Amino acid sequence: MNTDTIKHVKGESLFVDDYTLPEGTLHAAVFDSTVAHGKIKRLDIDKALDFIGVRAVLTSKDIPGENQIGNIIPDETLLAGDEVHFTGEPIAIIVAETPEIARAAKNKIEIEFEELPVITDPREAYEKGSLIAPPVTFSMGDVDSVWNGCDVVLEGKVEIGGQEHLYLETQGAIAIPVEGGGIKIISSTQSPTAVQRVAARILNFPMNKIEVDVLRLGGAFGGKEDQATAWAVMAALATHKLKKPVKLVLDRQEDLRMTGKRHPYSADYKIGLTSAGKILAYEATFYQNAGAVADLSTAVLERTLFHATNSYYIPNVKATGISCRTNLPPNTAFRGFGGPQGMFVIEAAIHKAARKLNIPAYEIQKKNLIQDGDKFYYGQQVENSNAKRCFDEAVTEFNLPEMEEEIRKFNSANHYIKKGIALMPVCFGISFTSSFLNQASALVHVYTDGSVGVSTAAIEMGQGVNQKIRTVVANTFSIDISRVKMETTNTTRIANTSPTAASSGADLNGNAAIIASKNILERLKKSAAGELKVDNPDLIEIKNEKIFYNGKITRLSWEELVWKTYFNRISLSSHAYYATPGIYFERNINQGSPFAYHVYGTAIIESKVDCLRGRYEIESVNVIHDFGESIDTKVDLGQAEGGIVQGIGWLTVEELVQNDEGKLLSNSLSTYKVPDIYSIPEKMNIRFLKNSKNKYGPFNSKAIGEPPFMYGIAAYFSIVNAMNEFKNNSGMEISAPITPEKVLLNLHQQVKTEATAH
Ligand code: LUZ
Ligand code: MOS
Repeated sequence: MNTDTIKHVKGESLFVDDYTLPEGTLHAAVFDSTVAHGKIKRLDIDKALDFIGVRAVLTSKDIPGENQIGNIIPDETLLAGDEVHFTGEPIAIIVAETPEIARAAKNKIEIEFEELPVITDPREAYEKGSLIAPPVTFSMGDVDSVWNGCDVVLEGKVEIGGQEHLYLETQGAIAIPVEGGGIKIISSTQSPTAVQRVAARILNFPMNKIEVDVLRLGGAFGGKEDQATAWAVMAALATHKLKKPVKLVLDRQEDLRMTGKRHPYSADYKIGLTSAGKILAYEATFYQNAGAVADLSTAVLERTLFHATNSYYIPNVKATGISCRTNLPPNTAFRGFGGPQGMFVIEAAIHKAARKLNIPAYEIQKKNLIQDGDKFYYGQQVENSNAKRCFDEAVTEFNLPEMEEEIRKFNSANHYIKKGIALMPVCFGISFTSSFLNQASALVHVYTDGSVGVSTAAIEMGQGVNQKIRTVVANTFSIDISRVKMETTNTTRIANTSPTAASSGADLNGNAAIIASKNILERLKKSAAGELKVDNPDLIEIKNEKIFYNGKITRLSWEELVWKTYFNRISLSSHAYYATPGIYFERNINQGSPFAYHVYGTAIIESKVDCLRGRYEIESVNVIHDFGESIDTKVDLGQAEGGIVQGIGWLTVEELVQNDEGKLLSNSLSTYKVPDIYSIPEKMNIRFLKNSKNKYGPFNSKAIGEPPFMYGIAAYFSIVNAMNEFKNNSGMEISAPITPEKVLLNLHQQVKTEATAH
């Protein structure tokens, strides 16, 4: 079970907003742009400065260092200079005695814009040459030479919506002045080093004058991989100016308005198959709606290209990604990191091909699953593929033929309510696709009473990474887990951290923690041999806190051994480093072996659609998932369930709406619907694939954070399949998400208002 569960239930877990504030803490609020694109003609802060209780109003002119927070591409300001590029773009920071005063004083700032043309659509941006970076193509074989030899060639266009992260804890940070002009930042970030690096750049400090500390996050989902930085740095800027602690926490509406989301995509595909359903060629072009600045968009787009054929081996592939600059808040990392969008498009192509060939989509899916001996089109050899095992086990364990028979019976007995079913195999690559990020370190201390403190780069954000690391440390020493405490993530204890992201937190940091623990364990064994006056430390073993020699129990206990080791002046601390071996990717040819391994699984999802009202229910979710050897089955199951529900939400009810002026209309929880406890599928059968080992994961485990998200894609197609039972050829081209409104309109209108044309 997650270390934090009991504390959460009791309300004892602390977040940024719960931090006991130092005396004299001031509060900051952000003044942001009301237009999506424009020149700032006049900015007058005087009346806001005069507001009682206001201590400062800071603009780009107050930045002592470089006004640049871009991570991959330097194209993003902390505070707008002469121009704004999206609604919600930060322009000024108001620092006041209370958050209420700071927010009230925002209205006293006077600003005039000269409005410029606004682009919200990625294809329009592409046509106008508004790109974040040049297009990128991944390819293998030669699609163009194959189309003529295919029995069926289909083309299509797919529209995919974005998604709001909706972490429970909004963005925020506290900056505290420390001796010597340095600043300590308490931040709700997945990437403490990004906060440290950017704060140093903005303030023109060396990085060693900034300390970032993270206790835990109330959710993140990628939304705090890059986009937690700005708020933390704003607080630091205010602290630097005023020499006072400053707290900056966005309220929900500010967070919804100012932060980026999952990238919407528009895509074209072409697929060629034999009449038996073997896919011979696949071509796709992805127009990514990046928003106004790069943020992580190019990396997200690259992962789309890595996952463009999902779980399938296709001998001829050409996937092109175009990151399009629009006037929306910068879209960013979100669970799956572009992978889900890539996979959705090939699934749309397969489902369309299945209708054309008049066979179930799963026949095509099954025929094309990737196997050992195949090669991914980006060059990596396929090893230990569990694609077929997961697929076949799902079909037999959940008895697909029987499920289909039940659905047939139901559908022939019911005219207005129809059921549908769809399968979704998933293959997701584990490792940051930017190879250099695949590194981590850990600092383990054994205290003289036998208790253990562990620091790593991992951020606990509800995903249970702390529980997993505690478990592997306790298992390495063979001591009770209650002796092991996870410390905060802090840049002075663990430097140069990679973000906790890419599902890799437990792998990278767990492996580092194991190495550190083993270093100490070796010393303890030597120490025990000395204490027991035996010659061979290799025959010393610690089992359940008891010390054995050559299989026989000795008089030493864990606590005694630790004390004696300290007394004999042997270090009980270790810092260790881990870097994933063997991975690389060459961007000049887009070939390499970027992933340590892949995670596989297959979902079967059933849904029921009320074809008079457009309402639907996801009835059952049935999954065989490859967890490797799970470190903590409850944590893993929780991640799988949460990911699936979030994936279903993305493609069903979560609909972001902007107007043509680039203003977010779904800007509150009354206008943006997320899955609630009542919309959780009635049946969630998630089973562990048996006999799966993984030498790259701690104790043979596999990463879990992102892969299950994409099972949600089956929910979309199960709804489409149910709609087709009511009215043939409906639903196929509905833009995602497939909201109840769209279902209703599509079933009952001649003109498909929301549908995309072919
Ligand atoms: N973040 C990142 C990620 O920086 N690189 C990645 O490859 C990635 N993949 C998934 C989620 N976050
Ligand atoms: Mo991420 S999408 O922060 O793993």
